[in-house]
Amino acid sequence: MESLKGKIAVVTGASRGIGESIANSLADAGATVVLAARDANRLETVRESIKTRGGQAVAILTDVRSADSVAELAVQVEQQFGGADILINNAGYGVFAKVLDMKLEDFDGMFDVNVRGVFLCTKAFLPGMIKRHGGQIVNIASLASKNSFVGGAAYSATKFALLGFARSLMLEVRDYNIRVVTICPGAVNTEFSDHAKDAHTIIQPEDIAETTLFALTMPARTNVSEIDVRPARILK
Ligand code: NJP
Repeated sequence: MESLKGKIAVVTGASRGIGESIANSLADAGATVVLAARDANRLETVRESIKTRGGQAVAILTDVRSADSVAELAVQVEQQFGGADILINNAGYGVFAKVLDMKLEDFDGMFDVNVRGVFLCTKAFLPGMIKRHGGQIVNIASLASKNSFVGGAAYSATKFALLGFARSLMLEVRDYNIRVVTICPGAVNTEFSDHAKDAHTIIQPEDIAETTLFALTMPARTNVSEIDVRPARILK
């Protein structure tokens, strides 16, 4: 098993939900975590909680829609830590409506965060990983990267796009000793959408964090490139 002790891990969308859980798990496993998102107060809460448990974390305000903001994140990480070993492309959101009712601003907004944001972050951290001959990139996609459903056309399109991007990226960078993992969860109990009815029976953010940790700690010779995470039973 690969150790994460001393690794530098950047987590986008670390202010809550799946990103927060992944950040907690990485810090508990000994990584120094860079928490990137827009909500300063929530980032600080996550940072404090990691610190209280004896972990290492810094918060850097980042909007993944902005090329300048992402470039600044990469500069800060380079200056403070000499670069990133791990990038978790987690920031994302969904607006669900039939195509007829989908607003252009929501369609564009989701592509800006879920696809373009992943491109910007990946492009910002890849050169450093290549220079240091190693790294790991985890993309939080979705079962909506593979399945279609009414009201999901735009969100699903972003997550199909992300999966296509990630599959090519994985092939492009593996000779640089960079592994790309894409995790496709079903519904997870976060603020992403209203799970009030089945909050405790669906997948929890900690489950996605555990899946992420499993992939990241595989022996260096092995790249678990894609993982589907489904609820164990059909929920009524
Ligand atoms: O959602 P939520 P999840 N720049 O709403 C951040 C995928 N997924 O944890 O900027 C930077 O609790 C936002 O931070 P802030 C989903 O598509 C989920 O469930 O401070 N960050 C927050 O930390 C997404 O890719 C489910 O507002 C930005 C985080 O994103 C990932 O899982 C199912 C940002 C969202 O936290 C995490 O979602 C599935 C920006 N411009 C896939 N915009 C599910 N929960 O059911 C947003 O299949 N963020």
